[in-house]
Amino acid sequence: MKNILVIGSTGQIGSELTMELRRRYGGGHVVAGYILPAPPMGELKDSGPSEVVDITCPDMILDVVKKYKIDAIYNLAALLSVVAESKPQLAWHIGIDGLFNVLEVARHYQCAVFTPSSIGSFGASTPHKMTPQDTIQRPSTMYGVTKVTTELVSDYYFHKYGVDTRAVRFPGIISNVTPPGGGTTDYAVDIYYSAVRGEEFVCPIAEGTLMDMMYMPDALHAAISLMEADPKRLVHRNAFNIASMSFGPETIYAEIKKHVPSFKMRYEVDPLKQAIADSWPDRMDDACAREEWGWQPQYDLPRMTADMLEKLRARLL
Ligand code: AKB
Repeated sequence: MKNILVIGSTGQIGSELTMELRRRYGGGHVVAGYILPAPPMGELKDSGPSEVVDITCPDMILDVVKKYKIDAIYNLAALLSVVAESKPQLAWHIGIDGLFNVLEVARHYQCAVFTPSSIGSFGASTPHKMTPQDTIQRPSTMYGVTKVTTELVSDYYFHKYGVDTRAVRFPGIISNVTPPGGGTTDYAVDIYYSAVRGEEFVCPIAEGTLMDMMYMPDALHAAISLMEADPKRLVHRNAFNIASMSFGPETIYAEIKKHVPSFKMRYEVDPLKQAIADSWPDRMDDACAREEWGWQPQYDLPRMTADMLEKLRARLL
């Protein structure tokens, strides 16, 4: 990879992925694609080029790919699961019409493409415990429908046109930098903010609801390592299960309480979020990612919690 375009560079994953890519490949080689009214700010703005790239406008993608001689695109444009339920057509337009725009440019200009999938690509009929790499994917949410379609269309472009498409199925991503917006797993980020601010946390997800989660440094490492992996080793492409920790609200609460003994949490279950969470895996089996490109996470719940609290205290207090 010499020149990279990140579409969705101001979002939760995009903002940190763009900075990590710039650290590795040089600021000038990584273009931060964004949509108005959310231009890059601060370090993200100052550390390299940025361009308006609306994924629903094919010409915008084409112009930037030609101008910067882009050879890899990280496509992070998507509506998260809860928001997508209130705007299903928009979720499809961004997720799938947008994906076609990216893949068509990639096909003509020989770009590799990373478009993440998610635990949301699974549904109630999927085996929930150690969810296999290749299994039933019949999601009940529009987010999930777009993610399964993303996987299929990305594989299609690889087999039919030779576009180098690769992806992971992200768990809920936990970060101390940019907050998520409109996801089912957001509670596992919000809980840290409440703990640091000394507020009671009102948990929208019921006790005992297990979901895969991952700390942002591992998520970034996964995306970049997969894109750098030797293609000869890849049996799968779109998309790999990746896992590092799985917990329910009571477990993350107990872990935070070790650091903040006065922290309080109560449950006020949100029926939509709970229904989505119940349809997702308890824990994915990531053996294929480990075998095919050496996936190895660094953070478990205790290590992530210590780091989250330290970073948030330094920033917020
Ligand atoms: C969401 O909750 O919608 C996302 C996801 C797991 O894909 N964080």
